[in-house]
Amino acid sequence: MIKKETGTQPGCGEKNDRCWWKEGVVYQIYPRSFADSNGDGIGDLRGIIGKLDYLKWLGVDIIWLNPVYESPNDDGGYDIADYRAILYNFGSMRDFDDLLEAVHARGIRLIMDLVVNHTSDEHPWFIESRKSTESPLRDYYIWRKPRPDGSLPNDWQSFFEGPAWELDDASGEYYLHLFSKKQPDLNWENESVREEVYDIMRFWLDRGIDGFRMDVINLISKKPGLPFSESGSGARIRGGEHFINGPKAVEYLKEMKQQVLNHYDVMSVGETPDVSAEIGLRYVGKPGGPLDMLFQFDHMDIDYGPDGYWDIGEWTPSQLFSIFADWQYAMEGKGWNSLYLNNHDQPRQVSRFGDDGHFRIPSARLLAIFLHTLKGTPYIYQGEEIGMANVRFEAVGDFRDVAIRNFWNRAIAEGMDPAEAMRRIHYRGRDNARTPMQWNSGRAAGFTEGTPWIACSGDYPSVNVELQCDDETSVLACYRRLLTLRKEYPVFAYGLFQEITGRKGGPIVYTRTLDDSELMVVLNWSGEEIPFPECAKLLLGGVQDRRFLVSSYAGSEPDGKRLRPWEAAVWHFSG
Ligand code: TEU
Ligand code: CA
Repeated sequence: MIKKETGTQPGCGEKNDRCWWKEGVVYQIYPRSFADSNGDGIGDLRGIIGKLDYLKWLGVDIIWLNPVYESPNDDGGYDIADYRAILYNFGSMRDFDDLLEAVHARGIRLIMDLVVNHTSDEHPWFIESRKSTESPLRDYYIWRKPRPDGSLPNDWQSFFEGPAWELDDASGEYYLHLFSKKQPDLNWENESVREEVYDIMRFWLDRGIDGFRMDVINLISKKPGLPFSESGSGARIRGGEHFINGPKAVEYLKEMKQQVLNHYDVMSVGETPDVSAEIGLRYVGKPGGPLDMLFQFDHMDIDYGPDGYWDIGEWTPSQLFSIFADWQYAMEGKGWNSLYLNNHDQPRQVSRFGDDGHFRIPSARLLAIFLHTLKGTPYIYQGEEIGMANVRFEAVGDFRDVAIRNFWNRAIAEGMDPAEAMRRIHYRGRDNARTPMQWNSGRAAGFTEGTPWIACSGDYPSVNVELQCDDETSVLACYRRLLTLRKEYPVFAYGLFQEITGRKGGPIVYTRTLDDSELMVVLNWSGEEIPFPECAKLLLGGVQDRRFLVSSYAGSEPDGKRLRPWEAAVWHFSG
């Protein structure tokens, strides 16, 4: 079992105390694409078990598993048909128990995805609910009659294109689905729905898991009356002002905490699109905020164009840094940050925020150094640690994601040039993150003996774990170093963040301070050589006891005169 550290008791976050989920680093596994143990081309639980020694070697403390539940897989498992069963492609409940035991045996914790804003339309609740307007489970979902003129109940939009309403022919009523039409939204107003959710949570917590990542958890409360959108509301999606951070979202989560989470030593992280730091504190501000941390989206929306998600906009490193810095200050002493630059929904970070061409290695290392030297819990998405980059499938049929397919169909129907639509998919598409994990240079990147469910990215012969694990200059070595340092120096987890420069272009410099222990981080977030920043020289000159910790150019300390392209460096000062 897991060794209990001091301060590790339920609710340790309540008083802003130290605790395991603040000190740990999370590794996110997208099971379908991680490791296939039986050659059917689909990653599975036994495959994960086979890679745990790698994760231990890397220094990971917590694993987050994307959904592994029974699902028709319309949306990569985010459409759940049975919350208490493992999808046969991934294995069995026996395999799950073995995985959990093997994880714990290595002193690692495991959290699971809790997807309860919606179910699959193949979940028995929905099958029952749609039988008739009189069904005892009718009210588990959000059903509405058409308006008198026969039109949709309101103008809300789905995140995956088109209206958020689907007509059910049998009853002539519409059901709400904020995601695909195979993902009907649950009605959280109904107390029985909430009880069912809490039971599901207890089922997994009693099996021994260590917490949940809660999918779009700030969407669970819809404004009563389901009003039409307000023009110019600024919400990321039409109608969003009525269902994102809705009136009872925090209240429901407080109930969940009281009834379930408080009774276990576990962590919770809410996925919350469209939260400002101010709203975020309602969820994680202590005392009282019901969740431990959030995935906020400010930095993920940084390169949206005027037409939103599928439009490509401009961004700069100083804007990105400002967003992170603002969140650092907003959470200080009040709540806890989670830190991420990519995940299973986002393009690969080295392609989006770094340089996946000539400077792939230093830029991937710079991004790692940046994220792991901020205050909060860092999340590594599988493959990030070796600098995996975006893919460029040419045929639309090679993509698997429902969001990509729906976008393509709409764009082509609306007359967009197919080359432009494809450019946007290459930039933004979620399948960038979902190609097989690159283990070695063998066929299918060592992911499977069979045919992978989605093709491998073409760069795997040169970008893979096997090539990097004994190479001190690799991206992987940098991650391993950062995770080691984090365990050695508490200032990584708990030090106060203070920016020195970085909001106006040029170098980025910040410090982290905990008692007499201090980190100084210097970043050149560009492909150009620049002078070494004067403010950093001053700080370096003023200390006696300093140690150079890590850099984006393996093992070599900056020369104090210039910063090379994508050069990032961290020093520790003490005394
Ligand atoms: O994502 C929610 C969400 O906000 C995404 O749809 C996001 O808008 C998009 O991917 C681009 O950022 C969560 C899951 O992470 C995602 O995989 C699911 O498809 C979605 O919820 C529905 O469950
Ligand atoms: Ca398999």
